[in-house]
Amino acid sequence: MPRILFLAVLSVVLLGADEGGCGDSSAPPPPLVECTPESCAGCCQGTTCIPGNTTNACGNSGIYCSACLGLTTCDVERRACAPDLAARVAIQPAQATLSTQDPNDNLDWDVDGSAPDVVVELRCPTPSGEPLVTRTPEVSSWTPQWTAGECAAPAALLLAQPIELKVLDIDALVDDEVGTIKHLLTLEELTAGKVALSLPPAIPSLTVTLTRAR
Ligand SMILES: [Ca+2]
Ligand SMILES: [Ca+2]
Repeated sequence: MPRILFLAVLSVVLLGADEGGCGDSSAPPPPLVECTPESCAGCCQGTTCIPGNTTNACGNSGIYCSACLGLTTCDVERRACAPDLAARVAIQPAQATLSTQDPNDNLDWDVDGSAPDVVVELRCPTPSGEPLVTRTPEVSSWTPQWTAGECAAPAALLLAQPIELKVLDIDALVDDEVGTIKHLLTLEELTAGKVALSLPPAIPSLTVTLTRAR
């Protein structure tokens, strides 16, 4: 037993001594393969440099590749995500907030005091010049939401000609016009896929979503 213990202690001492000199004799590590702004004109997928000119992997100057989402696509010359001007855009009123009463007469939207019955009538530009008119379903609420009634138009046309949104409270005889908003889309809104509108005091907010038309 004492002999085994002695050998154990000796081996620890020797190993400890060996550890100190280890680095001197071993070969230098192979250089790391890296993707950097200096080494890559496209974008980096992990440590691999790829061209960076596709919708799924877009980027330049050795940044991390990103996917171009929504209405954006990879601009192959700049190798950067940018609004896809060739896309057909579906314009969908998503939600609105209406004032509690009609600000024109400070009376309830409907005589029985119930919620307004809200419809958005959309006018979208078309290449022929005659606007395309669509309507959302009727939703009885001061904060209506919709998932139908979209209209679609080419992105390039939407940057040149405004859309028009007429908000109505449907009534038995004559509908109340809550308000009408004309809006020319911006590149930023196309990129974001969303437009935040308002027409106070009757319409504190009206949100419209922009998606790729199917
Ligand atoms: Ca009414
Ligand atoms: Ca009504």
